[in-house]
Amino acid sequence: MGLMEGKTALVFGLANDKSIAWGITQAFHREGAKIGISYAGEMLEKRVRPLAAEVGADFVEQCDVSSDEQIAAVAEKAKKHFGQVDVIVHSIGFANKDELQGNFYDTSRAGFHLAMDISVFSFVALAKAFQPIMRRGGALLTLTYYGSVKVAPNYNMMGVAKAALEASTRYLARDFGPQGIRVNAISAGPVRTLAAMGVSGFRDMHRNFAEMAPMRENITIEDCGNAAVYLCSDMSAHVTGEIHYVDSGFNVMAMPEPDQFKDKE
Ligand code: NAD
Ligand code: 0WE
Repeated sequence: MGLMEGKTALVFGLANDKSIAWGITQAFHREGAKIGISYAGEMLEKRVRPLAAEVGADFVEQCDVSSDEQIAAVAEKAKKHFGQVDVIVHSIGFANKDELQGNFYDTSRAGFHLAMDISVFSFVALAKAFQPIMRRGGALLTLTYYGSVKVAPNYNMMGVAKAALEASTRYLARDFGPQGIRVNAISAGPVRTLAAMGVSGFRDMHRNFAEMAPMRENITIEDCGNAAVYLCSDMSAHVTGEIHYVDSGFNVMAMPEPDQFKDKE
């Protein structure tokens, strides 16, 4: 029997078959969950519909999370379609391209607001919108990155947004605890997704990461999917407010291996 049998999961942030959201959706499907999908805009629909069909999802709804109306609408539709839901996955992040290079202090007021709105507030807003239809024993999950804790050159505004997202995860854990709903985040190592490939210098970063990580390997969307099954199923009952690293151990290293310094000489 699957670990998510009898659970309904709604996944936000599916763009294509490279998305972390797709790794999570496939793992949930494998474990017997009923799936609903939400995507950002019309441009993605032709990519997302066939993926939804692969996992037998008949709830496929557009939702731009910068709109309160669209969030309210998708929650209303989910209530009509499913009645109650068990799991919400938030796999969404966005900053203007100019905020992801150069000095952090060059971040504009509007750019700061946009990144915080799409990458952080949307998780809080989804939590609130779905709270009335979430079942006891359910879970909320978001995706973060280590640039929230330590400085990752050029991650800049997104690092600050991820720090706020991780703090939001802890505050939401407190809010939802009494309802028996857990709130956690996966902090993933670099993955070659649509969002990541839009970042200059990502290829080199992706390679250097694998060289520095204890396991000497990059991570996959399947790794994220399996960790998400743990965090959103009863396997992690009483685990809440956690930032769970899926990063080949990268975050435990204080510096590269000595031989990696020598290479540069
Ligand atoms: P992706 O491009 O596949 O997913 C990002 C998603 O955000 C897309 O589906 C996009 O449509 C959605 N989105 C952006 N603006 C939106 C809006 N206004 N409304 C609704 N949806 C919107 O890339 P990904 O790497 O799978 O990103 C998913 C999450 O994982 C992000 O939070 C990202 O920060 C995080 N993450 C990514 C990596 C990585 O290296 N790829 C590492 C750690 C964490
Ligand atoms: O969270 C992310 C990327 C998020 C992202 C990517 C883009 C590219 C296109 C947010 N907004 C945009 N806006 C765009 O216009 N990651 C964890 C991947 C990532 O991005 C980096 C990284 C890593 C890792 C940027 C700089 C340095 C490292």
